[in-house]
Amino acid sequence: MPGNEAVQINNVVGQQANLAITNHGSDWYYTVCAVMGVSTLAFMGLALRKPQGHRLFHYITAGITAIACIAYFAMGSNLGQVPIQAEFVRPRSHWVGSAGTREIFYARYIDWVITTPLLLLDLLLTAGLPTPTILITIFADEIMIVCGLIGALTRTSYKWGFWTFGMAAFFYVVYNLLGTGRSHASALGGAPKKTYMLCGVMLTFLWFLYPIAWGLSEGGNVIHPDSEAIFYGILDIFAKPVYGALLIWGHRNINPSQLGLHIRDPGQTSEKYHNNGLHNGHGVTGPDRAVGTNGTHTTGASAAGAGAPTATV
Ligand code: RET
Repeated sequence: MPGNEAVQINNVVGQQANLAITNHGSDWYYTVCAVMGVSTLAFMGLALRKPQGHRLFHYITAGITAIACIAYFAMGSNLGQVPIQAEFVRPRSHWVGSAGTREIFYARYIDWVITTPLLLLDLLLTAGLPTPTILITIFADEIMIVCGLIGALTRTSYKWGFWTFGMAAFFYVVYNLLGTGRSHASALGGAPKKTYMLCGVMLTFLWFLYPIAWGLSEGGNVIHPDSEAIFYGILDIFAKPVYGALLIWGHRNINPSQLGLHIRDPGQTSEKYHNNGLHNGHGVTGPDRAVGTNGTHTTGASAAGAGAPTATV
């Protein structure tokens, strides 16, 4: 029985880089594709056990792994890639030919430009952040990913200019996560705070490793595309299914209304979710409730009902 022949079948003349993934890289990409697919089914399955109004975080997380599943299918199939002349051509035995092009997977960035904002949304909604803060953080994240893509497609040392802009945008994201987000989560206290801290620390740590992986692969052409596959693959498994599972686990005791998310669900019948002791009973539970009019934090949950407008999703 022939094994995985994707690399050979999709090896189109003129579109194949001198340094590209081998069958091993392809096998690994397909493995991660399967992990993402199974995770998607698991998150959707878990959603079925909740009333519809309590499924937001399940759906966001399942959407993230579903997109990654498709991106990994593309990469395992040697698709969604383009050969780019490397800035530093490193002579090695496994290079085919001598032109010095490296296989760059732009499919990765299409995945990231959709999924990293969703990963941030998962976290920032948990902190009950005001919508404008969520939007600007996601905007900076989009700049970061697009800079990474353009840098990866650039042949000259100018690629590092894009990497630097990407890093600047990344620092702004981190500032919002560790500064603004953390203080809002702390004001909420309880399960939202715990979940935010755990997932926030995990996200920040993992995300710092991505620009390093980029520097070693698309940037500096230091590691083989098979090693790039392993590096990004392991990071993605932790950053998507593992992070998503922890986040959903953390949300088991969180009522979305606690976070200022008033989700209409007329079909909701379970008494458990109306009277689970989590709703503070003040009617207004917006994320800004713990923030005084001068922007300083007041006495946390006791400030509930301060009259801040809340979002209805
Ligand atoms: C790039 C290069 C430009 C500078 C920076 C980067 C950061 C990328 C990150 C990606 C995160 C991806 C995730 C994927 C999940 O599967 C674009 C590599 C800072 C942080 C979490």
